Amino acid sequence: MNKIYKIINIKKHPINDLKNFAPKCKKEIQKKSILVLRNFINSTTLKNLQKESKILQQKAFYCSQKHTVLLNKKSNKMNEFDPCNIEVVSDKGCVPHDLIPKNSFLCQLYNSEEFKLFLKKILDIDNIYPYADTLSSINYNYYEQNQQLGWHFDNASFAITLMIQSSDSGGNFQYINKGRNVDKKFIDKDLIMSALSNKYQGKEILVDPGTLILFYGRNYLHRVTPVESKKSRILVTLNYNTEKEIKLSENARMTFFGRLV
Ligand SMILES: O=C(O)CCC(=O)C(=O)O
Ligand SMILES: [Fe+2]
Repeated sequence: MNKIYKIINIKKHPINDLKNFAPKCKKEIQKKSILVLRNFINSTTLKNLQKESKILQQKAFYCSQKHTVLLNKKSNKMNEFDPCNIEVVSDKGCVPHDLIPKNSFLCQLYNSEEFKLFLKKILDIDNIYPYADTLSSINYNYYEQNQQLGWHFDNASFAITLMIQSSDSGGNFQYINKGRNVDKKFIDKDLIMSALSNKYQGKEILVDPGTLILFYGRNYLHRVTPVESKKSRILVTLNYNTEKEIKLSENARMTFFGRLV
């Protein structure tokens, strides 16, 4: 039996069913711009990854930074009240790809041909590649008490997350399925302002451990509210590219991992 079928809940999420299940997921993501697959991994895998995440936690690089919704620094060339020039705070710990054991269930999932084929089908893309640098493909993210991810649009067109441990309170994923259309060079500054001033919170998505989420992070505003509990929020990001040989920028690698290689 193929390895991936031992990792995920294949009965509930038959990702190899490209005739029915994949088209259903594709419809869902096109309609709602987000796909939430609860209990995606089975309980044995989840327990294993929770253990792995705790062992690796001591190696996490913690960063705290201010950035705009476009993940830039504030610019003095722009109006300081421009919604795209207002800074928010993000702080979290990160264990990069090269510290994750090669035989981790995460690597098996990330490299699985079945999983990549499923992703290509539902995202309607021709190719999917890992990052060309050694740090960015799979990341464990740790949000400790008071840590958060401020409102932002991602640089990558789509994002895939896998929840490992939820916090007891706070640490909520909020998502607004509008705000920007990169292809059409459109950005909704009024909407961004409402989100930044807490007038508009968007949808809060309940994410239990084991849940896999796919979303279009480049066009839709999202954030993680501050963790309020002692129990940290631990989440994996599975990061792919639609083109070969792409490295995360040096600036981003220094910020999130504290090193380049
Ligand atoms: O932690 C999450 O749920 C979202 C992560 C995210 O938005 C990001 O890493 O850009
Ligand atoms: Fe994001």
